[in-house]
Amino acid sequence: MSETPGPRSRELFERARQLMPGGVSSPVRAFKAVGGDPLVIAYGSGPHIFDVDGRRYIDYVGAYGPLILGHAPPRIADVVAGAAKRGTAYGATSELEIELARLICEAVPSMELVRFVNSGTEATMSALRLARAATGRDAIVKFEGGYHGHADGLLVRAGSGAITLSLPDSAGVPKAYAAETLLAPYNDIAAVKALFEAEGERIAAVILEPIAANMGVVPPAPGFLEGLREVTTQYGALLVFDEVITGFRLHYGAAQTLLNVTPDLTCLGKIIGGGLPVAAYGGRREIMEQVAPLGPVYQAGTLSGNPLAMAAGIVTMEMLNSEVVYQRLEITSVYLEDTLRRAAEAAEVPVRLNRAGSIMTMFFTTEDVTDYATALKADRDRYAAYFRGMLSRGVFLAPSQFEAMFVSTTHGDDEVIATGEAAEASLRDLDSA
Ligand code: HOZ
Repeated sequence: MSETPGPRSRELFERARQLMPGGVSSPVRAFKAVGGDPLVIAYGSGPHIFDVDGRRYIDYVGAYGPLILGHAPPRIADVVAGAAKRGTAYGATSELEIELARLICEAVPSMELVRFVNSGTEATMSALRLARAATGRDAIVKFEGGYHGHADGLLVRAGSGAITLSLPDSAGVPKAYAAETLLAPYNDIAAVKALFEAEGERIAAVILEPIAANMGVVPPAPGFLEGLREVTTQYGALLVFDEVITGFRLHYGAAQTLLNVTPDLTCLGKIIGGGLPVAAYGGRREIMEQVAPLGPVYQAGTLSGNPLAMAAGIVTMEMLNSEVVYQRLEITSVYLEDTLRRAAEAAEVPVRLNRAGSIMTMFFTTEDVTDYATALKADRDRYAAYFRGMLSRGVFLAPSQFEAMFVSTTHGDDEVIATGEAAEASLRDLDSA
């Protein structure tokens, strides 16, 4: 077993720590929950990332979702380089932007109009401002363990890095904002109905990931999304799907089409930018027409729709627009799921594996994981030890029990087999540790 990280990573990370809080630009990248120091990455290629010590890892972080085509697909690299030569920002509409908007609206029929932004946080924050304006109400409902970016009102019992670092209710959020966020357990339609019965006239919107992926992967229970559609319609509230992770992840379009539930507003991000900073929100025309300059809801951005990112997004859409791509991803993902299950059985370590298409989470628990409370029962110390075992065997997982593994089109049998071997050895080590 090689010691991770290597000397160059350690030296650079020490420098990072002097210059940036925790040495990172996003807290999910810290290794605080799993121990040790993060790797410093030199480059990525296909299913692999390479650290500055020249070590290669099979990558299941996938930049937390965008890299469905793996690292540095040559077509994307070429198109971004070409676009850069024509200017990196115009402060005006470009043909590229119009084309990406067309592709998105065509693939996600509930998005009749779309507004580009730069991050998932901007998308959800703006969609909720719009929902509040459209309904004239202030409260929103989110689910415990749901993570929709780091806007103030959304950092209430939040998932992702917030649970990982035990900061689900961030400091610095005014109490008055947090009070407008009502909470329900994910997959509990009765709890949502009770909230509406009590405060329905105050609720502007319900926001959720139709397949939760920020408390680990947690699929919706049968009838849950349909129930949300019904209750929001009954009370005149909007249903907002955060498909920042699930958009174009399970098929060419949003998960809502596969799940057969149509939200009023949808937030996209990650994949639609092909690894560059792009996100978007959109929905029914009459709602989106309330966004400035057509309507009174202000939202803006200097680099929104910038040509490099739009070019990367268009090529990504073109490369994904084929059933074969998703069939292949499904085959690899099923194989990986099965391989990990067998590894856990062989090592006699009880786990629960939740998978939706090419995202999955192995929870160290004996109970089914269906919501935040059951996700929190997972043994984080075991995950941390497993994470370290995997890293030392050349497999890069998220440094948190509460994130997904992301499979890309560049992962194949060789990567799955190597991951299975590393998993079995790492799991066996848990009991001997
Ligand atoms: N949704 C991502 C993690 N679950 C965000 C990545 C980040 O916060 O850096």
